[in-house]
Formats: sequence, structure tokens, C-alpha cells
Amino acid sequence: MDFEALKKYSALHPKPAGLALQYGTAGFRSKAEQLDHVVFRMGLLAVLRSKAVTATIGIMVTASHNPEEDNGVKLIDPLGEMLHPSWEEYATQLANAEEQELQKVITEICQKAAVNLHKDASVFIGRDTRPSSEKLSQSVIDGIQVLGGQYHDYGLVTTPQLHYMVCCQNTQGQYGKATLEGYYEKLSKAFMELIKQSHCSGESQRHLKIDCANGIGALKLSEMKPYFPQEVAIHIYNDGTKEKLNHLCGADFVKVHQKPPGGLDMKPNERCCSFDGDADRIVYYYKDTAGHFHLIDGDKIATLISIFLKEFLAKVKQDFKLAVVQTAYANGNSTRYLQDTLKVPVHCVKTGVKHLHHKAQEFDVGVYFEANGHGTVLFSKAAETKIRQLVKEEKDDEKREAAKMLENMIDLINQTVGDAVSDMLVIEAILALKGLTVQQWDALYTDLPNRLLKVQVADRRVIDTTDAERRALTPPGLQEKIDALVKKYKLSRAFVRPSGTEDVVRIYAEADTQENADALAHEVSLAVF
Ligand code: NG1
Ligand code: ZN
Repeated sequence: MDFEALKKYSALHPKPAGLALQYGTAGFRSKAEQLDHVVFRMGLLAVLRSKAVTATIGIMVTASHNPEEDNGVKLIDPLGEMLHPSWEEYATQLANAEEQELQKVITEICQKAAVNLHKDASVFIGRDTRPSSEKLSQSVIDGIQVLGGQYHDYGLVTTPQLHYMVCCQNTQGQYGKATLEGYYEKLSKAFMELIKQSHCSGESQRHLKIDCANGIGALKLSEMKPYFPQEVAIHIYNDGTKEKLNHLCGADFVKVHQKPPGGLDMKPNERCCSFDGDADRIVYYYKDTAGHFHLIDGDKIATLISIFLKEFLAKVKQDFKLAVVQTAYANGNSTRYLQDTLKVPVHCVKTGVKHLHHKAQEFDVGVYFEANGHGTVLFSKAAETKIRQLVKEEKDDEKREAAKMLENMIDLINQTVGDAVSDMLVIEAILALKGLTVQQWDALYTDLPNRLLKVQVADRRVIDTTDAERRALTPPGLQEKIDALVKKYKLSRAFVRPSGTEDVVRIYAEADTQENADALAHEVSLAVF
């Protein structure tokens, strides 16, 4: 390795002395001006990771739903999954090394991870529409080049599109073509095959208003539009030409504030949805004739998808195991509905896509969604192979048709990661096939009133949790206080956890009424100090 060149280039991307950041649930997130050294070094790390696993690695520059001034970076592993946990630690060490320690830290990583420096390296790069993203992705390229890695810069893409590209590349095209065209063709073909079977989509049923958070989703949906026939009537709002990214709009805003985004005029009973800033999350909503706002979050999306899959999996009679994976933020009534009414097993894991993804891999068909709208469905290799085989060979018409439906769902779903575009098409297809209106979907169960709060504390790491983050182990006495507060209310539940993406502690509470959920969240927030 040419350490002299490294030293020279690293000096062009200096680390602010004393600054320490952590590779969290979504990679690094911070104010954009603090990230130049981080992205340069993640370019270095991507090369090392690529050499270690002999595969193409992805790097995405985005801070998702966070304010436009922020930015972030995360690495994507060979099959499009999140970076392996052991390398998250290397990422943190490398990002925080002072200039003079850089060589030592890199050498240590190479030793610990058995990196063969003689191997080739290949990295795919993508970025969101933030003003700072272009320059930061140039610094990523500097990092890749200084270690002699090859790269392909996809420029402006959604986060899930980059995950898809990486997976296609490393599976020799089995997952699809590693181009935007390949992505649009695969999804639109599967979608059209599915809705061919629907008999009940009237004119008003087809319209969908989409709030793109003034982000990358608007650009990519516009690119995708020509792949669909005119009957697919999607209307794009908050396309980034007028307002700031994520400002008073987007999936996170709608979910947290439980109100409609700015910039989208909603008529009663119109079906609307919001993407987040990098288009890996989606939530739906509508306003009823009385003017009340109804949010349909990730939990209800998981429910709709599970209903559909359960029905068609039963028809192919293969005894496939279907399960839903949620986090502690899932609404209590969604869990009850899935388990008690739908009879689908539910598992709860820690916050963070990697935990959900990992758990979902244990089943033939694993549906996972965070309440905030990030999620997807995973099919085991065996289930997928069997379904494709049934489509080709099954003599029984009903069984074969059901398998065909599932096969198209498999192709429509982005199995690498939650994808707002793909999820939207999955939802639209299911609503059309089942002839469901947005109100009927919403009425499957009623959400328990809930409140999400965040508070700033001196050091959020003093809170340590257990039981999928539903109970606090430290500081001593906190959990007892929360237990006492929860007892005061009916149908109540509350928990606290340190955020992995912001310097805050998050508080979640639910109860029988909105007033009680708000009061409980507030009381718990006071107990955290
Ligand atoms: P943190 O900041 O760790 O709570 C947030 C979301 C996660 C996930 C990550 C990654 C909530 C409460 N938390 O994590 O669900 O989406 O960001 O972006 O929504
Ligand atoms: Zn996102």
C-alpha cells in the first residue's frame, strides 16, 4: 500500500481535531460540513471491504429524512444488505483516527479482517439530492482511488436503487440488470403482470398522490413513468423544485406529526402517500369526509401485505412458514391483529433495519416493517425456487395461477432493503387485486393512540436496554419509574432508547386515548433526566 499517497490525499480531507462520530443504525449522520474526512475514509474502507469479500461494495451518500443541512454515508454489503456488524466497528475506528494514526488503523483492520491487499476492489457509489452530496461523493472517489479501487458512480439514485445495483452485480445478473433501466423494467413488468388480474379498479381507484419529500424519489418516479401505461395515474408533489428537502413534508414528518405534509392538497378519501428523502420509506394516508386525517403506517402496510401473502401461500399448499418482524415501535393493535385475527406469528427485534432483515431471513416468507414505513419482504431461496417451479410445471390451474401471482410479487419486491417505489407498487397492486379502498384497508384495525418524543440528555449512552429495547437496564431505577407511570393508564406501554442516528433519547408511549398517550410520553421524558 502506498502510504505516502494516502498521507497526501488524507491531508486534503482533514479530520477536525477531537471530532468523534459513530457508525450507527444508518451509517454516519452529521452536519454535512463535518463529514468530508468521514466519506473519504469510507471510500478507503469500501476498498478494504471489497478486497476482503471479493465482491462489489456500495457506498451511499444520504441522510435520509434528516434536515437538508445534514448528510451521511453508509456502506452496502455484497447482496445489498447492510454492512456486516464487525465492520461497523472498523468504520467507527477509521472515521475517528487522528491523521497520524491513520496508517496504523488501516494496517490493524487489514490484519483483523484478513484483507488481501493484492486483490481487486470494486465500489458502486450513489447519492441523494442534498446540495452537499455531490462534493461528498467526490471525496468518496478520492478515497477509493488512493487505494487503487475501481468504481462506478451511479450519481443521483434512491438508496434502495443502489442496494439493488450492488446485489445484481454480485449475483451475476440473477437478481436483475445493474442499471436504472434494468430496475425500472423489472419492477414495471412484474407490476403490470399483477394488475392484469384485477377486475375492479375504477377510474377513481387508480389515482395516487405522492409527496416525494422534495427529494430523489420525485426524480426517479418521473424517470419510471414512461414504463407504465397511462392508466397508472401517479401524481407527484414536493418534487424539490420549490421547497427544501424534508421540510414540513416526507414520510418522517407525516409519521411523527401525524398530519398531512405541506405542498399536497388532499381531497376527502383520496389515497395519498409520502416517501422520505432517500425513498426507502413510505407511509399512506387520507382525509375522511369529516376532515379527519388517517395515517396508514408501516404496521398497516405489513398487515396488508401479510393478508395477501397468506391467502396466496395457502393456495399453493406448500406449508411455507410466513412471519412478520416488527420493532418495539409497532402499534400494539397491529401486533394483536396479526397474531390473534390473522394468525401470523410476529417477532419483535431491536430498532435498525439490519436486525429486522436478519430475523426475517429465518422464515420461508418474512415480512418486516418498521412503523415509520421502512420495510420489505424476504423469500427464502428454497421458497422462491419452489414457487418458480410451480409456475412452470404445476398442472392444477388454481395452484399454478397462485404461484404466478407470488412469482410476480417476488419480482416486484426489492428484497435487498425497504424501497418506497417498490413498496408503493406492491401496495397499489394488492389494493387493486383485492378491490380494497384506502378506507377499507385502514379499517382492518384501529391504531392505539401513541406519541413519539425525543429529548436531549448529557450522554444518551447511559441508557442501556434489553428485551428488544422494550426495557431499560440502566440507569438504575429508570425502568421501575416507567413501570409505575405505565400502570396509571389503560392499554398502555412505554419505553425509552438512545437513538442510533441522532444525539437524542427517544420516548414512545401508547395508551387508550391520545391525551393519555401524550401525558404518559411526557411523564416518561421527565423520568429520563
Ligand atoms: P434511531 O435514530 O436509532 O431511532 C431511526 C428510526 C429507525 C430507522 C433508523 C434508520 C425511529 C423511531 N427510528 O433510528 O426506525 O429507520 O432511523 O434510518 O423511527
Ligand atoms: Zn430513508
